[in-house]
Amino acid sequence: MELRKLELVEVWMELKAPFQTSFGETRLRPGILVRVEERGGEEGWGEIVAGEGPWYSYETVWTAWHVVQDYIVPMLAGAREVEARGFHSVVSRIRGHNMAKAGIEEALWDLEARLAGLPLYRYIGGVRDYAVSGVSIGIKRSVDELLKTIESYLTQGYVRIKVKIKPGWDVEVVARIREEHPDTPLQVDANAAYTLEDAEHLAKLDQYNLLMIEQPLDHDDLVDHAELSRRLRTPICLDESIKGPRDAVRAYKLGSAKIINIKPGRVGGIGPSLHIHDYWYRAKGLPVWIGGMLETGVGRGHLVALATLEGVKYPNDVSASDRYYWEDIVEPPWTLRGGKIYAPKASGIGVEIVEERLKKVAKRRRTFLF
Ligand code: OSB
Ligand code: MG
Repeated sequence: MELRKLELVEVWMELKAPFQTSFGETRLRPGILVRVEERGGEEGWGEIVAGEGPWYSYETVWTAWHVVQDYIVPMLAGAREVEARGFHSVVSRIRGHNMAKAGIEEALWDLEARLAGLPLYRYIGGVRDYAVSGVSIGIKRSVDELLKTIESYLTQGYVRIKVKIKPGWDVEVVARIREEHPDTPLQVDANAAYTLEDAEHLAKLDQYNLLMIEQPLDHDDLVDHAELSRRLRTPICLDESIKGPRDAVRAYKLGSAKIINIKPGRVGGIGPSLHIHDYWYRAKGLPVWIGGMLETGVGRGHLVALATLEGVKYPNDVSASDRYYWEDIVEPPWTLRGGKIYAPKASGIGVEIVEERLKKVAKRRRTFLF
C-alpha cells in the first residue's frame, strides 16, 4: 500500500471510576489514536496505549508522540510502500517503543482488512465471531466496595473476575471474595508487586482455586518466575515480562509461565501478537488470552479481533465500552451480550469514529502527509 496521510490525535478520557493497580491510579486515561489513509482514500485506525507516566512500562504518551513523529513517520516516508506484515522490518532500527509502533501497525491492519472487504477478525484468521468477556477490577478502598463492584459486573454478565492485588491487599481479599463467590472464575494480577521472597505468602493463594496469578514478580523477569512457577500450584500468567515473540520463546524454555496475556500494545501490535499466539499455542499447545489497557473503542476493536483466535482459551480483559467510559468515541459502542462481545460484520475493526466526540476529548492533533 502507498500511504497518503497519517494523523495522530492525543485524547484524554475520563474513566467512570478511578482504576487503581499496584503501580498507580488512573482517572483520566490518555491515548493516541492513529488514522492512516492510503492513496485510494481508504482509512485505518489504531491506538497507542502508552500511559501518562512510565509506570506500566517506560513508554508515555509523550515518548510515543516523539517516537512516531521523529522516527516512525520518516521511516514510513522513506519506505513509500508498506504492508501491515512488513511494518516491523521498516522500523526495526527503533529498539523497543512497542506501544508507539503498535498504534501505527494496528492502523495498517485495519486499513488492509477494509481494503480486503473483511472484518479484521476474519482477516487475521479468527475462529469465532466473539470475544469471551471478563472484567479487570482495580484495588478499592475497602473489601466491601470491591465485593459490591464484583456483584454488579457479575449481574451484567461478565464471565470471569480479575482483581488487582498488592502486598497488604491479597490473600485476605481473595478469601473474602471466595466466601461470596465460591465457584466464579477468578484470577489475580499483581502488576509486578512481589519478589521471590514472597513465594510462601503467594502460595497461600493456592487454596482458592484461581485460574491464574498474573505477573507476580518484576516487570522484566523470567528467571524468578520460573522458580515461583515450580513452587505454586496456581498457574502463572505473564503480562509485563512478555515484550515480544522472543520473550515468549525464553519464557517457554525457562518454564516461567503456563499462560500468556497477549496485549497488542505491549508486544508491538497485531503481527507480534499473532506470532506469540502461533508459538505458544500452535507450536507448544499452551493457552493465551487477550489483555487490555483500558482502550477506547478503537483499540478495543483490535482486542476483540485478537480474542477470536483459536488459542484464546480463557476469558479476556475485553469489556464493554460502558465498563470504562460514559461515552465511547465509536459507534456502535462495544456492548456485552451473554458474556460476549461480538465482532462486527463490517470490514476492519467494524466501528466508526465519531468526530464530534473525538473533538471533545482531543488535546493535540497532527497530520503528516507522505
Ligand atoms: O495489568 O492488565 C493489566 C490496565 C492498565 C494497565 C495494565 C493492566 C490493566 C488492566 C485493565 O488490567 C484491563 C482492561 O483494559 O480492562
Ligand atoms: Mg496485567
